[in-house]
Amino acid sequence: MRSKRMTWVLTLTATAAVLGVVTLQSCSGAGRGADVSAIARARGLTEADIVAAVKTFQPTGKMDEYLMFGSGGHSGQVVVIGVPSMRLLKVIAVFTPEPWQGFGYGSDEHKALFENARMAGHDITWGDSHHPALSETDGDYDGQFLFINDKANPRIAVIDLRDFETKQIVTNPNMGTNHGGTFVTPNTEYVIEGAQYSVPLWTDYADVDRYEEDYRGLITMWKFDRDRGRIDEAASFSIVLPPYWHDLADAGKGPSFGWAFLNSFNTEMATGGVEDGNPPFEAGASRNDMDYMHIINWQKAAEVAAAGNTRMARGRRVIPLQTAIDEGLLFFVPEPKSPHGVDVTPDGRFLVVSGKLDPHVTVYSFAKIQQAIQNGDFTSTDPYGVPILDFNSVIEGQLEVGLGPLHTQYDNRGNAYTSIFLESQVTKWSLDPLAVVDKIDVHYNVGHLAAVEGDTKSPDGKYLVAMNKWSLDRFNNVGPLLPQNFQLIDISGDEMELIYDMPIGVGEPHYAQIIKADKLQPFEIYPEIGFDPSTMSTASDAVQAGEERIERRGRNVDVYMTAIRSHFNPEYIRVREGDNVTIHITSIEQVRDATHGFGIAKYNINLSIEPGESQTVSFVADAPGVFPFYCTEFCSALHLEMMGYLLVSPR
Ligand code: RUQ
Ligand code: CUA
Repeated sequence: MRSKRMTWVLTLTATAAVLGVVTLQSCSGAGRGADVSAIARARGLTEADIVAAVKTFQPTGKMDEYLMFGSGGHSGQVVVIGVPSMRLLKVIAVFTPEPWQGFGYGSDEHKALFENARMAGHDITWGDSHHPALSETDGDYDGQFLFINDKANPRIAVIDLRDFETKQIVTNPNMGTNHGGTFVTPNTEYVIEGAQYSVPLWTDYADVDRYEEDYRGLITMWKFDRDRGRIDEAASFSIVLPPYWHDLADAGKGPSFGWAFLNSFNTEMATGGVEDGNPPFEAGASRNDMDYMHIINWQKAAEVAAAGNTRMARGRRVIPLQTAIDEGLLFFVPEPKSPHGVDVTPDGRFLVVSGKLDPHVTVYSFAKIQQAIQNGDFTSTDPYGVPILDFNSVIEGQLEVGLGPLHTQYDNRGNAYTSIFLESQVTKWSLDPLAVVDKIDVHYNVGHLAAVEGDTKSPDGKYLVAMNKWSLDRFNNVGPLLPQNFQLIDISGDEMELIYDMPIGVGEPHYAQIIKADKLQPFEIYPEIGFDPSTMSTASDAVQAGEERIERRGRNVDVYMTAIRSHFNPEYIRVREGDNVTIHITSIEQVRDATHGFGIAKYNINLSIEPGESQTVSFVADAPGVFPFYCTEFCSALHLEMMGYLLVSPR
């Protein structure tokens, strides 16, 4: 812990003065200010601890200035955290069913979503969410949508920030897994998804002895339709890449608008197989000193795709590798060994790459890259014919930042912050001149960093969160599976200050983005009674008060139900064994936070019905018997009475 200029006494006096004002206003008695030092002494707090507490504590009812959207790792979800208090506000269900939100527990709307998310003939009920991307307008977060990838099963999800709910999951049958997603272009024209481990493209099966011939990498540009709030699958396209493994990507902005950058590793095309006496993947894939950063002209690629210069692969449009080369859509530049992040600077002029096995960050100049492309200044081609630019002629410089650099974020004062995995540090460095400014220890093994608005064209420069993989001794022992540790760092001054540790016990987050909270305008309640969040419009089967009824047609039973404190109407659903039951349920509540649940015993059904919301649940009443249903949210004093019976008479 760094020493502060302020003395212990001064700090306490200042704190006491602040508290003194509060004490006077709240008339809760004199002398509380004096207690602060006693409390601090008793708890063993240092002056830095007190400053950190004052910087992060939010009194009740006070809102955070920023919201952080973090991936939930292999929980498949997204975590929403207030900054600087680091309070967990919500876990948004994305790829994994989640009963509190009624996500995937019976509603027809979610059944349709999960149906579209199936892969290889399987229901997929988990995801490995890595990199959230907030929608952007002119290179700045606009607070409208959030995208996130599922690395394990190459899929992309769309979350609408009007209600913080997942609206769409699209699958990518031409990838084995993904990793270079999600990254948006500056106006969210496209959502970028880069594959990770290559798999056969034009044939469904090829053994590894056909690796170089049949396996291929891929980058997909998902077209986003902002009006519909959906990815337009038909208007999306992919570009075929050599069978390297691909890593993170970023979209150019400002002068580099129209271009995308994608890291690669295993350009050795090692095929592993320790069991046959071959070097393992980890050795084979790190033999060379350099891999290739892929420089992709997505704007031109969109024209090539629009002109029909594509082939179909598993029902999707792809630009073949040779077409990409011939049309000048794809170039390579060497990048240091086993790169992880590629991060475009706020002004869009430079790209920062960190090679995990190289202690430097490498800063590439976009202008120099363009110049070299225009001059046809290529040193050679890769085995597939992709032109390679000369490393030394396109870099701006390199800076030694520490062992195992991974990811870089930016502030508003020309500084960059790079996570240093092996040394468990964050290095702050200036872009011009290239120089290390400060280092801080983090605990431990930091992966990504997220600075406030830190990957936009206008970072805010106030806070940085280090997303640490290991927490070791930072929290109470909760058994051999430990939480991760998000550490909040104040970056507003000359020196970085660590001010908060937040345990994350819900999965292994990777990346996060942090947006100014006032850019978000979520609904307080749904805008009308009978609103269907899956279409963001009035439900065709919405039920208004007074319209409650049960309709039978043969074996089909439709229940039109309303919910309001503290009853469902109707309260009895009488059906016969084997009937197809559809419950159309609308919350006719108009009071904020008056959420009702709808759980049916032993049928694995639970919905969350927020004020105004309409949902539909259909099931076969295949088990005869008497099944209570009840409201699963404690909505009122008579919440326990908010129930009814599903009576299934034997046939
Ligand atoms: S990646 S740190 Cu997706 Cu960097 Cu995990
Ligand atoms: Cu409605 Cu409890």
